[in-house]
Order: sequence, then C-alpha cells, then structure tokens
Amino acid sequence: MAQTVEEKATAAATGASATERFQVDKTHASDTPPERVSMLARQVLEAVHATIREHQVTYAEYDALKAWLIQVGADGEWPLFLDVFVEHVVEEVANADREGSKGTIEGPFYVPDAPAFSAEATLPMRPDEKGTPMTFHGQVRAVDGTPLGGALVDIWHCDDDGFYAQFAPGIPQWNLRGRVTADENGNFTIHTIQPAPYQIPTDGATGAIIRAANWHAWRPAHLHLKVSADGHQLITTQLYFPGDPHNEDDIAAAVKAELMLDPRPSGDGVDVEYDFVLDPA
Ligand code: MBD
Ligand code: FE
Repeated sequence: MAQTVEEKATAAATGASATERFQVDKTHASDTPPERVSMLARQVLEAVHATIREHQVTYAEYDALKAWLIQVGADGEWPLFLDVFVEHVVEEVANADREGSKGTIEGPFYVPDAPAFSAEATLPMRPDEKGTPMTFHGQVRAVDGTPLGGALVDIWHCDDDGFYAQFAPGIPQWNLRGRVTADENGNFTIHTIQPAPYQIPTDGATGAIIRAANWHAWRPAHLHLKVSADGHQLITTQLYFPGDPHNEDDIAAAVKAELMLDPRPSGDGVDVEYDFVLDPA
C-alpha cells in the first residue's frame, strides 16, 4: 500500500519538474509582431467559440473548463500537456521541408549538458539497472552520403519502469542520459537498456482530462535523440520498437514509420541499428 502512495507522488512530481526545467532552459522573448499575435489568438478563440455554439456548451461545463485550466498550471503540467497534445503539429510544420532523417517531438523531459562520451559508450546506469541490455549503433551522414565525423548524438530515455532521471525522484541525476561524439567516420555505439512503454502521469490535471474523456495515457517505448554536426541542422527525434501495442495509438501522436527500429537478439539482449541523415544548415 505504502508503495502505491509513493508511486503516485512520483508521477505527480514528474509533470511539475518539467515546468521548472522549461523555465530554466526555454523561456525566452518572442519577436512575434502584433499583427501575427492578433491573427493567431483570434483564430484560436474563434475555434473555441465555434465549439461552444456547435455543442451548446453549458455554464457548468464552462466552469469545469476554468477549474481544469487553473489546475494544469497549479500542477505545473503545461509542458506535459502541450508536448503531449500540441507539439506534434508544430514539429510537422517546422520540419516539413527536411530531406534527411525524420524528426519528431522533443517532449518535456530533455535536459541539456548530459555527461559526454566518445564514440563507444555505456550510458550512466545503476549497477543493478533493470531491463533488457541493448546496444544501439549507427552512422551520422549528410544528405549526400558524406559521413559526419565528430557528430553529436545526445540520447535520453526512461528506465524499465518508465521513469526519467531528474523528473521522477530517486533516480541518479544522469541515469540513461548521455552525449556521445561519433568517431571520424560518423559511427557511434551506445550500450544501454531497452526503455519501457511509458504512461504519462495520471494523477495531475493532464490525467484528469484523459480519465474524464476515457482516453488512455500510454506512449510506446521510445528512445529520445538530438543529433547534430557542424554546418548541419540539428534533428530532434525518437525511435520506436516494432510490436509495441501503442505504436498505433500513441497519446502524443509522435510515431512515424521511418522511426521504427529493427531489433535483433544479441547475447542476453538486443542490438539495434539506425543511421541519421542531417540536412545542411
Ligand atoms: C514522454 O516521455 C514523452 O516523450 C512525451 C512526448 C510526453 C510525455 C512523456
Ligand atoms: Fe519520452
């Protein structure tokens, strides 16, 4: 019983930590001109008005909406909510013209400046880290096929229980996070464990709307990556595992066919290979 309470506390802390992280890394002034702010704000508001008219929204429902919006902020869950339900379309628009590898959403759990490693690395993990051992290797190239020596592969993923270091308490700071510099041929090899499918925290305001709507809270198992090289566009992406029941109904709508791995059994674990192709800057 005590353990259940602790796990719930863990999930709530996850969403709120993402707000602090965002405020440290990403809050910056936008230079959006007033005409554009006006147009975008007006269209969003008009879509809300149209929904109210079409569905004859009541005062009770309007008050429930207000209470819920207040709670999302109080729980610190705006980064979580927005990255789960909105970011995928921003990413689609931002990267529509890219020729190289597909990107997908960053999500709320990236932390910059993870420990740095050379081209063959074992991610920081606990001595008894649970999970299937996994070796992830590949090459970083330009769109013309030139290997990008010294490219940076910044990887982060959750543990075998679906928890991210620095967002769920009790996990070593840099667990399953690292920045790996590829060798002179753009090759890298990363030893880690296979991440678990991930259920977004259900005990805060984001969970409340998921429950109220009778949706589910699952993301399929995934690796997060930022891959970059001098003179090239950074890609933020994720990689997925075939057969995961939530590849088809990811709550964050961030799965793409091009991002599917092809794991092969190897020793007591799996071996996965994926190459990244970067567009010129
Ligand atoms: C995650 O791990 C994630 O990747 C996203 C996009 C949202 C919530 C949790
Ligand atoms: Fe994630």
